[in-house]
This record gives sequence, C-alpha cells and structure tokens, in this order.
Amino acid sequence: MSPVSIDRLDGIAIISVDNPPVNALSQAVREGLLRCVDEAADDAAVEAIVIVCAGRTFIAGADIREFGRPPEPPHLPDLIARIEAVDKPVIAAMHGTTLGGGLEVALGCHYRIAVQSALLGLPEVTLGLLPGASGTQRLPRLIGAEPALDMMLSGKPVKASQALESGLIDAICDDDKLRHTALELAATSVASGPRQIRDMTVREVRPELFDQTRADIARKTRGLLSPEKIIRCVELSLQVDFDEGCRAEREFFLECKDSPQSAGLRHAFFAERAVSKVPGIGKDTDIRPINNVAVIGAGTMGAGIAYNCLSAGYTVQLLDNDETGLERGAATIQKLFEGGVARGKISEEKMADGIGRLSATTNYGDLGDADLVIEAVFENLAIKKEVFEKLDSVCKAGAILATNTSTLDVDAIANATSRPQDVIGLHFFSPAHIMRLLEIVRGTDTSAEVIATSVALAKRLRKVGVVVGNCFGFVGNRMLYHYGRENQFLLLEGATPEFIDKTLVDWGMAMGPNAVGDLAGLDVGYKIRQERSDLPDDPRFYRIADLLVEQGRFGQKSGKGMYLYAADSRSPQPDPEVQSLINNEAKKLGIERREIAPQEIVERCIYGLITEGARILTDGIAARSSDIDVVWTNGYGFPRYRGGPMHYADSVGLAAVRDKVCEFRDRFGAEFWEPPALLEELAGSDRKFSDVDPGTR
Ligand code: 3H9
Repeated sequence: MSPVSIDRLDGIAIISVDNPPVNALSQAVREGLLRCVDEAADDAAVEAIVIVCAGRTFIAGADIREFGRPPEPPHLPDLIARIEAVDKPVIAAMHGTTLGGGLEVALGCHYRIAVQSALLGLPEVTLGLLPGASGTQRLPRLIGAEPALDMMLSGKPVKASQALESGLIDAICDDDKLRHTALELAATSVASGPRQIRDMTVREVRPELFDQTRADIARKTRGLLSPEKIIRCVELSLQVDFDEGCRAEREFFLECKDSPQSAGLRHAFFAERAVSKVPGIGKDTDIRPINNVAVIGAGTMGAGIAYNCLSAGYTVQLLDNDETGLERGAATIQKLFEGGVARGKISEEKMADGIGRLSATTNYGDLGDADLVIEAVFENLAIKKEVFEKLDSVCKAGAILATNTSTLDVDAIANATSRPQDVIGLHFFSPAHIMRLLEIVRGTDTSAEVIATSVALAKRLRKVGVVVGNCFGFVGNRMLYHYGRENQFLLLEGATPEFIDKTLVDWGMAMGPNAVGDLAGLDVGYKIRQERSDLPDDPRFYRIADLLVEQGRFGQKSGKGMYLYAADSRSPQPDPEVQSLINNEAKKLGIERREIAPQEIVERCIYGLITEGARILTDGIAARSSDIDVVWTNGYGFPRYRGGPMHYADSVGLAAVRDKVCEFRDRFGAEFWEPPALLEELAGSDRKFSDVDPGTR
C-alpha cells in the first residue's frame, strides 16, 4: 500500500503522507506524492490542495538510508518543481519537525501553515550535505540571503513563531487545529491563486556578507566541504536565474553526498540512534521511576553532574564530607546556572526552580529517599568501596547505586554491597554538563532493569548513553591508553609535542594529545598507572608523562606540563626545558631521534586506537563497532566527519589497515603491534567492523 493517499472535501484535495516513524521521503513517498499531486491537479473539481502528514511529524527530510545507493526516480527536486507548477494553490500544513527535504517540499508549496509547537529547519549540513532539492535557491528568495545562510549553516531549526516573523510561513495555529485552519487557508487562497517562490527576487545583501561568512565558517568548521558549498549556492541565488542556481545546487549536493565526510556524518547519525538498542534489553524491560538523585562528592565533577540532573528536572541531594566541600559545590552549581542565564540558555525562573530543588548534607543517613545515587569521589578503589558499603546500609531497596569511575572495576565496587544487581557505572565526562557522552558500564550482575533505566536517564539528561562492558577503562579510556602510548613513543623518537598536536588537529582531532594531557592533568593518569600492576614492562611506556609529573609539572593547573602556560592563560607554549628532557631520555634509552612525517604520526596514533577497538569488540566490551565510534566522537574529540575510529578503519579498508599494522609490528615490535585476530579475520574475508553483529562475540 502506498504511504501517500488522497481525500477530497468541499473542492479541496487533502494529500496525506503516512510513513512512520518520521515520514521520511523514501522513493515510495516521492512516487505517492507525485501521483496524488498529478491526480489533484488534473481534477477539475479540486480548487486547492493541502499536504499533511500522519503521526508525530510533517516530513523530517529525505530518507537518509537511501543516500548510500544510486538515487531512484522520481527525484525530489523534480517532484517539488511539479508541486510548484500546479495551477491551483497548494498548502503545506506542518506539525512536529519539518526538516531538510520536508521543508523543501513546503517551500515548493504556495502557502505554508504550522502549529505553534512546530520546528522548521534545514539540518543537511550536520550530515555533510546541503539542501539538495532547491532549498538553497528558494529559502533566500523567501526570507533573505542572510537568515537563509544562518539556517543552513547552523542546521538549527527555528520555532514556528520565528518562522512566521521571518516570512517562512504564512500562518500559525493551535496544535489541535491544524487540519481545520489549513482547510480554511486553502479556501481563502483560491482567490489569490498560486504564489511561486521561484519567481521572487532575493533582497540585496550587505556587500561583505559572503566574505565574512566564508572566513567565519573556515575557522569554525575546519575543512568541511558542505558549508562552503552552501555559501556558494546562496551567493548564486543573487547572481544567476533560479534554474541555473538549482543546477549548480544539484551538482554540489551529489558531490557532498558521495564524499567520505558525508558518509562519516551519516554513520555518526545512525550510530547515535543504534546505541539505545542494547542486546538483552527489550522494549518490555521495566524502567524504575527516578525522581530523587543523590550525588556523592561536591568536587567539580560531582557539582557538574548535580547541575546536569537539576537542569533535567530531578530533585538533587549533594553529599560531601564537610560543610566547606558542600559550600564549594553549591557555589559551582550556582555559577553554572548563572552562566546558563548569561548565555540566554535558561531563564531566571528556571534557575530559581533548579536551585530550589537542590539540598546538601554531610550525613549518609539522609539518603533514604534517593532513587538513584551517583558517586563522584576520588578515583581510588578503596575509597569507592567504602562509599558503596555506606550506601548499601542506608539506601532503600531498589535504589540504583552508580559509580562515576573512569577506569576502576565496577564489579569490585558492586561486590562491596549486598545488591550488585543494583550497581552500575555511569561514567560522565568533564565538564559533565557539556560533554554529551555517558558510558553506562554494566557489571557482571547489573540487572536489565537498571541498565534500561540508565539508558532512559541518559536521554533525559540529553546525553548519548552507550552501554559498555566492565574492564580497565571501559571503551574510551582503554583505547586512549594506546593512542597515548604512541604519542609518548613518538616524542622519544623525534617528534615535538607541538608537531604531534598540530598534525592530529590538522587531521581533525579537536585537540592534540599533549594539550589534552595538560588540560586533564598529567597527574591523573600518573596516579592510575601507579595503581596498576599489569602495565607493559617497557622503559619507554609513558616515560615522558611520568617524568613531568615527578617534576611537579601537572599541566594547566600547575602552569606547566608538556607545555608552558602564562599566568591566567590556557594557551600552550612549547617549553625548551621539556624538549631537552625528552632529548636526554631518548639518549639514555638509546633511541636515535629522527624526523617523523605527519602520516606516520596519524597512522600510529589512530591505528593504535583501531587495534584496541578490535580487541574491545572481540571481548564483547562494546556490542557493536558503531558504539565505539559514538564514544570517540562524543567523548574524545574524534572528528565526527570521519565517523569514529572503527568507521574510519572500515572506510580505509581493513586489509590496508592490517597491512600497515603488520608493517608497524615488523618495525616496532610485536608487543604493541600484533594484529588482533578479529582484524585478521575480517580483512581476510573482505568484511568490515560494521559487519560484526551485536552481541555475537
Ligand atoms: C535531506 O533532506 C536532503 C535533502 O535536502 C535533499 C534530498 C535530495 N531518514 O531520531 P529519532 C529514523 S537530508 C531515515 O530516534 P526523534 C531514525 O534512524 C535529511 N531515517 O527520533 C530512527 O530509526 P530507528 C534531513 C530517519 O523523535 C527513527 O527514525 N533531515 C530519518 O528523537 C526515529 O528517529 C534530517 O537530518 C531520515 N531522515 O527525532 C533529520 N530521520 O528507530 C534527521 C530519522 O530505527 N532526523 N530517522 O533507530 C532527526 O533529526 C530526528 O530523527 C527527528 C526525530 C528530529 C526527525
């Protein structure tokens, strides 16, 4: 059955799209729309046409899953041209999120109406694309080049009220009156007739607009293809006629669609949606109600988590050992709220409401009502176990007890309680209210209910929650060790900290590993290494980092680490003292320093990640390779347009990755570069990491 149907009422044809979940413009929808529009156009009894959608939203865009395949007719630009050419008024009646190709369909219609709660946007840029169905030519004609650029370059949707103000829509109505008001608008528009955006002229713009926008975007998006193409298309809307502009747009769209950047961003989109499908957890798994959250530890992390929970509407108790700690925590939370108000993110009322839901205590006995406790104390197993023993004695039955450990054994912590089924890891990333990633660490005994509740919690906190298994460092930090190891070796072998950082930033990482180490604090990793007994017995292993810490160089917080920092500055300056320390150590270890090419730096660091990612998949610590990608793109600054380390490996080709790893093994030794069995197996059978089924290993 076609997902598009047609009805008639008093001379008005109502064309309905019903393609759950988001009415994406699949081939069947395009075909159905074309058929119904033709039928209504040819029917002399029809005076106007209304396009509406069933379900939760008007069309939310092209069907992104089709982009990996050759496009099948009818093509969207042709369908929209057909809608616009109809000689009776066509009205788009929108609710939910009208996005991408959906908004382009609406722009092909002659009039647009939306409900109060509707959002309208062109988010193609977030997928490495540009609006490819004449949106770049129609939107500037309708609302002006500058606001159109804004919408397309930010990818952010606008509210219906804003859309009305800018002229993007012609009318707004109550959420429950869309059909009725759209029919009224259709009836009144019969007299005024069709109004085609293609015939409009783009208003003049300020002369510096395009140069300024290009410079701005080049700085912000670092080498992304599609923003530049969007700017060019909008510029063309002022310079050439509509059809020529559309031809250029189509060419650019196809170029972007076929680029590895868009493939990476599309992968990231679907990967983030796949994380909520957790093997062993079904839609019928019970979710425990959570209203009251307690956070143990009022340091920066604890306060950040508390702020995050308050912002999501929870009631929060903050517990620390003493009043001074609590006062400091409360002040941090107050400051975070004030920052939100200053940036216009939240209102004064919301701040007052949030702060009103916060209370503080030094007494574990006060935590009896907590539905969820999140521990964020010092990263030390003995201290954490002690906290969990206390929680076990005071918390009500069914309360979820979570640890924010970033590396430690969740089972060891769970076993300090009499209820390991209720214990889970919730690994927030710093700053907790900003970073989107939440690693949800399932212990051996964690119950399905507790996992499902944590996944729901992540959504409510507006985070991407990735369920991972329990091992040292889970997914993110376990892989980071290998990336960091190669960075340290490269320092000894001849690359400077600033050259390694620049090389990896040029490749797309948000920051270089040496600047990140200084930001996070070199002492943090040092203490963790000190506690481990299973580290490689290799004198080069994290040698430079260890020596720096032993000299009191902890990073930004002490004004010097791998780099030097001027007072009150976070800008890393190369330090000749560090360089001579590195040179001396290399000499002591008999390492001959050499010039190292950027390609070797990238391959050793990134392939270090990939090989450990393969082992993580084999061990079942991540259910699927795309989960690993979500961790790295959301928590570690891995370039989203490269999809994540595992997608990147798949795009390079696993045989090529395996060959390079073998080359490194022959050059640098098997201890760190023995190719993982999974990589060998997949490369040998011409498969990808993404072919490994969830939960099968
Ligand atoms: C475009 O339009 C190009 C044109 O300019 C030119 C063409 C020539 N396609 O996010 P959710 C799936 S580019 C296919 O969890 P929510 C999604 O994978 C497109 N599938 O729901 C998930 O599947 P599953 C421009 C899609 O309520 C399910 O729907 N448009 C698409 O939190 C539910 O998704 C966009 O970029 C799609 N377009 O949020 C909009 N969209 O259940 C992208 C969703 O199997 N979509 N799915 O995991 C979104 O931003 C959000 O999905 C939306 C709903 C806000 C709509």
